[in-house]
This record gives sequence, C-alpha cells and structure tokens, in this order.
Amino acid sequence: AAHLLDTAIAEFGPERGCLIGESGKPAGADAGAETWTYGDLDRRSDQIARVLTSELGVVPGNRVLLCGPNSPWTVACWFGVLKAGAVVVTVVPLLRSEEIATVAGIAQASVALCAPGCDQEADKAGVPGMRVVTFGGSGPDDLVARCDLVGDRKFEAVQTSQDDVAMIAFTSGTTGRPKGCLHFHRDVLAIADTFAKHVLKAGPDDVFAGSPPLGFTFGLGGLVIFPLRVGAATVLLERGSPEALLGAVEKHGVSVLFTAPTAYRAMLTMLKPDADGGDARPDPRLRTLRRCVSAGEAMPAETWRAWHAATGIKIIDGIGATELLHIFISAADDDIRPGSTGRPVPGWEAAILDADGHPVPDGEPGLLAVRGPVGCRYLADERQSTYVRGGWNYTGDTYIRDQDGYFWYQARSDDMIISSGYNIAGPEVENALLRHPSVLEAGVIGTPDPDRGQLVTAFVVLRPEAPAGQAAVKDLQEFVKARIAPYKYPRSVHIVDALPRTNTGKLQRFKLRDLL
Ligand code: 3UK
Repeated sequence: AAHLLDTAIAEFGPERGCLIGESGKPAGADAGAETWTYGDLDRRSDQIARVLTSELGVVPGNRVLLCGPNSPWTVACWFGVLKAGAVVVTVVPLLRSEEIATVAGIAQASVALCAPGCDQEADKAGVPGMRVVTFGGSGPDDLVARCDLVGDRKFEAVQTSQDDVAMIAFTSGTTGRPKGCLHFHRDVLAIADTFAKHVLKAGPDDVFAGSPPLGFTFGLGGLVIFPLRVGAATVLLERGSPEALLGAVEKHGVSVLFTAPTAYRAMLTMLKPDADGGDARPDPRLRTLRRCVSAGEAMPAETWRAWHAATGIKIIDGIGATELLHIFISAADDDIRPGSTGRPVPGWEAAILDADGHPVPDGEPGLLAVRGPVGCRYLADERQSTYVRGGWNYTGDTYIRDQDGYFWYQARSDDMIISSGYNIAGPEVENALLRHPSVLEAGVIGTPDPDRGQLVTAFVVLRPEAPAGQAAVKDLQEFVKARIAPYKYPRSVHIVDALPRTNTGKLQRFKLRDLL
C-alpha cells in the first residue's frame, strides 16, 4: 500500500499537492487550511515508521490502533504503520473507552496512535500491553515532536507481500459485538482498480472531498486510497457537516464528492440556485463539482432527482461494506436508474439467492450475495460462516434484480417488516414519505402489534416551515397510500426533531425502537 505514494511521486514529483487539511476551527489563530504535498506525506510517514520501529518497538505483524479525525496527520500515521510492516487498525474518532477496549482487545493492538481527545479515551480503556501515543497535541512525547527529532532520513519500508494483512477495519455494526475485518495489501489496490478506475474514472487534476470518517472504509477509500492512486488532491475536513462540505467545494474547487444520502438532502436545503432570466442555474459554489458518490444507505430516487435538478449532477449510488472494503455494485456514468443501486462493478459478480443458496428469479426479492477481488475475513469471529457461504459473501441485504440486471435495494434482511402476513420493506415506505413536500427525513420500522404481528411505524422529521399536528399525520398517511400499495402505509406516525444516525450516516433502526 505504501506503493501508492512511490507511484505518485515517481510520476508527478514530490511537490504535487496531496492533502488539504481543514481543521474547521472558527476564524482565528488556528483557522484555515494546511496543504501537504506528496513529498510531505512521504517524509512524515517515514518519520512515523521510524518512531514506531525504533522507539516504540513495533515489528512487522504488530497491530497499531489509529484513532484520529480526518486530517493529514491521521493519513501520515496510516502510511507510517504500513511502512513499518505493521497492521493498521482504523477506528472512528468518537469511540468511548469501553468501545476502544473491545476493539483493541479483538485486534490485540500493541500501540495506539491517537489524536487529542481520543488519547484520553484510549488511556481510560486501560488495555494491557497497549501503549497510547498522542499525535497532534503539544507534549514532548507527542508523535509530531518525536518525528521532528528523528530527521529526514529515508525509511526503507518493510517489504510486505500483497497477501500480507495491511489493515483491520471494524464494522459499523449497529448491534452486537464489533467485527474486525482483515484486508490484505492487494485489497487496498483492488478497490482503486475496480470502482475507482471503472466508475469514478478520476484523474490527477481531480480534487476529492467528503464527510465519511477515515476510520470507516467508505472514507478511507474515497478520501485517501482513490485520490492518491491517481495523484489527485484530497480535502480532509475535521468536521464534515453539510455546510462544511459545501464550503469546501467552493473554497478548494472540489470535483469529486463522497457522502451519504442524508447529507445530500441536507445540502439541497442550503443550495441557492442562481436564478437567471427565469432559468435556475446550479449554485455557482458547485461549479467545479463533477461527480458525487453516495453510499452507506440507499439513495432514494426522490433525493437523486432533486440533486440532479439542482446541480445537473447524476449521483453515483454504490453499495459497499466494511467486509468487502468498498463499493461492489454501483451506478456508472449514464448507466443510472434512479432508485436502483445499479449493476456489479467490473471485477465483481452479484446474485440474488434464497436461504439455501439457490438463485431467485429476477423480479423477486432474495439475499444479496457477491464475490470479487476482496472477500470477508473476520478476525477470530464465528460469524464468518454467516457472512461467507458457498464462496459467496452474503451482505445481509434483501435485494431484487430486474430483468435488465439492475439491483434494487429492499431492506436489511433482518429489517423486513411482516405485518398481517405482508412483507414490507421499511425503505420503500421511507421513500414514499420523502416524496411529500413537508418531509425532510423518514425512518420506518416494524413495532410489535398484537393484531398484526408488526405495525408499520414511521418516524418523520418535517421541514422547518411544514405544518405539524394530527392533520399533518393524516395527510402523510394518505399520501403514502396513494403512492404505494395501501397495506404498506404507516399506521403509526411520530413526528420527531431528528433521526438517530451513526456518524457514517446510517439510520439506527434499533434506536428508533427505543424512542417509543
Ligand atoms: C448498507 C447500502 C443500500 C448495506 C460502506 C461504501 O456502508 C458501508 O459499509 P458498512 O459495513 O455497511 C454495509 C451495509 O450498509 N449499504 C451501504 N451502501 C448502501 N444499502 N444502498 C447503498 N448504496 O446494508 C450494506 O450491507 O458500514 C459503503 C464503501 C465502504 C463501506 N464500508
């Protein structure tokens, strides 16, 4: 994986701009962006590898926990660990001490590289045998201070083979014990040479930006691996709010954007179409934007159309998973059917199977199974045999393939609602609600009901100006009944201020249950 830097430097030279870090701090001493060249990243990651090996006793195969915001130093640590021949264990920076203890225990981390804030949690976790080192703080033991002391001598990266484990990524699983997914060095390149090469078709002049954390493989791929593979620049936002994303696009001339459906919806409410002689033109702040990628959750056709109308850009929806590192089914260029996830990325195969592994006819729902260049390998976890069966990776999603080979997301297989004997996919009801002009966000789950088994229950966030109250609820229910089979309408509707989401943009359905 360290090869990514060598190739870009050989082709474009060390002075090429690489990482643009936006701290997101308000105007003042620390505000604004810092830019690292490819040479800076190479030099800093060499220094980190030297500190890891000569001062912290890291040897090839050791696991190093990495917990930091989306920032140049976090990326330097990622490369530094790999250059040292160690395995980088990426986690999102918001983890609390107990979660860090679980993850570090599963991964058997011997060192934790933590940004300020994460370091206290990692210390509190008290993992035996794990040394916590802060980076980006101010103390004399800070990794940055140590790097400044070791000098600029080139570090000879430990020779790894393509089948050596490079990283362990933890599932953002909303329930149960987190699962560590092992990925090889070749997997890191494989995602760049499948999705990024065939679908994104990015080049050295692109500027990437997005909101997913680097501790989530959606962010690691989209904001580090893909841009660096082609010698492009990438904007790293410590705070990836929708406002910050729009600001970054304008300020840095972003051309490729990665984020989740909710952020596209939130940005839509902030766009200012440039009305010109009655013809609404896209918001001028977005004029450099070329491609928008959405993942993490299904992109509803309604959001897709609204974004297209406002910006002229056709969002590329893609389904990825931590187990498979990145996106394996996606839309591409003009090969897009709004509301569908698209077709398998070149290099990948996908099928819809039943519980016994037999193919389900086109047009009928079944389990999504995929295989390709990256496979799922859980670290010491018996759930391996649930995810991988008969050579297929079962993502846990229910999908329909149409006769033209497009894949349509229905629901997480364990989120299908069964009400009065009907199978209802919550997302379909959510999408119907999202078409209502008053609705900003919607989450639909099945709740226990003595008569129907489960009741279709909706949680809705209304737009600020929208009317609320019982009449509004009735209106929403009638609206859904008029658009999808009436038995699917939400019999129970709760108006809420916000929906519980992971910091990767996924709706937390189990938390919706707790709201009742
Ligand atoms: C769901 C989607 C419908 C689906 C991820 C891109 O989300 C990522 O990884 P996770 O391990 O979750 C995987 C699960 O999330 N999902 C993701 N994308 C879509 N459902 N349409 C989509 N476009 O249930 C899947 O099984 O957190 C996404 C790249 C890397 C990733 N790790």
